[in-house]
Amino acid sequence: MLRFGLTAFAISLLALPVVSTARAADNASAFVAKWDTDHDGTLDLAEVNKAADALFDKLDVDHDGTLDRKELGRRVTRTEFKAADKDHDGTLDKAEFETIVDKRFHAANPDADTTIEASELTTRSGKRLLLLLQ
Ligand SMILES: [Ca+2]
Ligand SMILES: [Ca+2]
Ligand SMILES: [Ca+2]
Repeated sequence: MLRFGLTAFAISLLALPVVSTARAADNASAFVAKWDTDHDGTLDLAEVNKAADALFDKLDVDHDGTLDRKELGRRVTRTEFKAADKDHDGTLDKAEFETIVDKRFHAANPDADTTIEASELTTRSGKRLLLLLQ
């Protein structure tokens, strides 16, 4: 009985990362399917910017055309925010926000073609890009 319990425990430990990887892959595929407007199976920067635009509008709850740190939550680090806030007014307008999107897009696209595949969205950098867009 003890042995069975330990085996089941070991199996559950082994299964954990597999499940979360599968979820990340599902999430990535669903995201690509949603925003891949030219249906080539990948996301280019224009498509990613559309997703970023939609999120920007959703997060901008006071509709002042900018996002402050509170509206962005944990999507953007303090350093990224500072670097992107070119006019130093403590908020990001769409153009400023897109500079972060642009950086994360290129970080998540290590083969430096112009598109991101679902599999690239499951890497560490890919997940950071997704975090910014969802
Ligand atoms: Ca596409
Ligand atoms: Ca706002
Ligand atoms: Ca600003």
